[in-house]
Amino acid sequence: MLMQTMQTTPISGQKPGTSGLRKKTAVFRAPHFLENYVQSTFNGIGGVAGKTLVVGGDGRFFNDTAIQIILRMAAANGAAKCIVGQGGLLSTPAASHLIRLRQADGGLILSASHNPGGPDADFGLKYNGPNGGPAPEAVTDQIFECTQTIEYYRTCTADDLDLETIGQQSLADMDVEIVDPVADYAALMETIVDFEKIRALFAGGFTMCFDAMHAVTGPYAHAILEGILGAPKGTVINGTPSPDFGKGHPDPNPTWAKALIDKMYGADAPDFGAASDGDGDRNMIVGRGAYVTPSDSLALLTAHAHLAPGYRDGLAGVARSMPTSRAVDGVAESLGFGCFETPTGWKFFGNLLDAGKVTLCGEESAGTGSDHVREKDGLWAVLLWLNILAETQKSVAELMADLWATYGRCYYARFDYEAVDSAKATEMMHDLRSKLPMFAGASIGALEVEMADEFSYVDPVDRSRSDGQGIRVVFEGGARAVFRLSGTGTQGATIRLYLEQLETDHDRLQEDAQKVLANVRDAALQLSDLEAITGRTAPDVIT
Ligand code: VG1
Ligand code: CO
Repeated sequence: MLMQTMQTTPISGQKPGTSGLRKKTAVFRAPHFLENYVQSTFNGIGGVAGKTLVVGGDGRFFNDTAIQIILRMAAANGAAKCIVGQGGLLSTPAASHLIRLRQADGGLILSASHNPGGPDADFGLKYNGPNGGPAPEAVTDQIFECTQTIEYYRTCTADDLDLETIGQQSLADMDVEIVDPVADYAALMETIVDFEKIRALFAGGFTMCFDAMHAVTGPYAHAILEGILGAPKGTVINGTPSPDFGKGHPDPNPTWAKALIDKMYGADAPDFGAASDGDGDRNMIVGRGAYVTPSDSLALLTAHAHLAPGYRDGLAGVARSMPTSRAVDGVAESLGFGCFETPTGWKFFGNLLDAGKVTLCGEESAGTGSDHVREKDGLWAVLLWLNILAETQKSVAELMADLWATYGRCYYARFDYEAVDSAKATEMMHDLRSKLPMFAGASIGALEVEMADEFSYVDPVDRSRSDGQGIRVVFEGGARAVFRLSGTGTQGATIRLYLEQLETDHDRLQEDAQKVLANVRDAALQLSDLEAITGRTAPDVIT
């Protein structure tokens, strides 16, 4: 075997976004692109000599090839050990758990998450630190700096490793351990939720459909739901990971998981439906005829988490990303614990979780999680819901109606305008920013502005500051509009417009969300001039 030092030059566009680096697969496969980024990651974290890394991905096209490249580079950079999921598979939460369980120094997760996969679609790579969470901004900034000055990368000539056989192998002086991607994760879940109760629920005839969307949660859901918990075979659909996710878009929301929504609103709907995304960290929850917004799901889980063994002693606090609806705030207030508001992206929850300030976290984009790992966790959310359904013996619709009756209902929607010309999207945000001082007190259509600002965050633990995290306009009467540019897209810019309206009138808790949100939508479009500036008259996706 030959150790090689390969000359290279910086490649532009290697700045990590909301969740690692995401690009078109073809870009990742271009000469030196992956190698440059991997070496820059190693350099940016102070080298990997003597370190142990967890490596795995969501099984999308190029996952296996990229893992072999990473393993050769890790060996050439002197890593002591790599722990790899069998077949190159690890869901994001399972990877986070493995890093913590094995006290590894970090991990590389290969995924573009909810973005489609395949040679013409997307690929991604992110680095997680020793706490199992996505690298904080200080680290990703360091990595980015290294991508701009890189001169060489290290690799070696070695045959591909056998990723299919569980057990120990070696690559030069580096140990490689191939592990079952599901076993440790399943064992962790058993310490958090009451498996006996859920087993009894299924044994009593409770029916469920879990859509793995041809992505990484298939093996996890088969093993845990149909295996350990005894749900009937067929409960899990689209449960075999495929490199292009069955040509689908593995994003669990009413648009991309429409087949599941149709089933749940159809004549023989099961009691409970759920779906997860490409890398297994997102979840969609839907009851019979009752879609639950992710923001509402966070509020519901916060209100009932104590019913699960893992949270029996109550929660230390909760956190939500800024665009996530304020539904959870009321629950936290009434239960007497703190509610933190962070910028978008799971990396901002890490310090709060590490410091024991919060137990549950969530994002409007279908991410929910807790202090059991340092990533959002799709299947965990589904299991916690099942635990709550088993304990309360209520339906999803009943649980939601009770929650709204107590706290009011935050009607919510997110409009995504995709592949917008980047210059126009930036112009719109820029204009909005410059108009902010004029908004306070202004009447826009039927609404009056209470407060408008651009969100900045100072981390309560390490005092690090993150500016420019979205523009928010709060209206009198519980309405809010938030504008952000996405940090995970791979083509042009995606504008996200988040709309919210709190309703406390008991006679108006079962209205159509889009109707209730019409006023705040119109006001947001008027304030931002979005349609005139971007030329878009309708969002591409509403979730
Ligand atoms: C999106 C979501 C954000 C989420 C991120 C990663 O980011 O809005 O809430 O944390 O994706 O999720 P953005 O910058 O495009 O809005 V995942 O499941 O794609 O890793
Ligand atoms: Co994801």
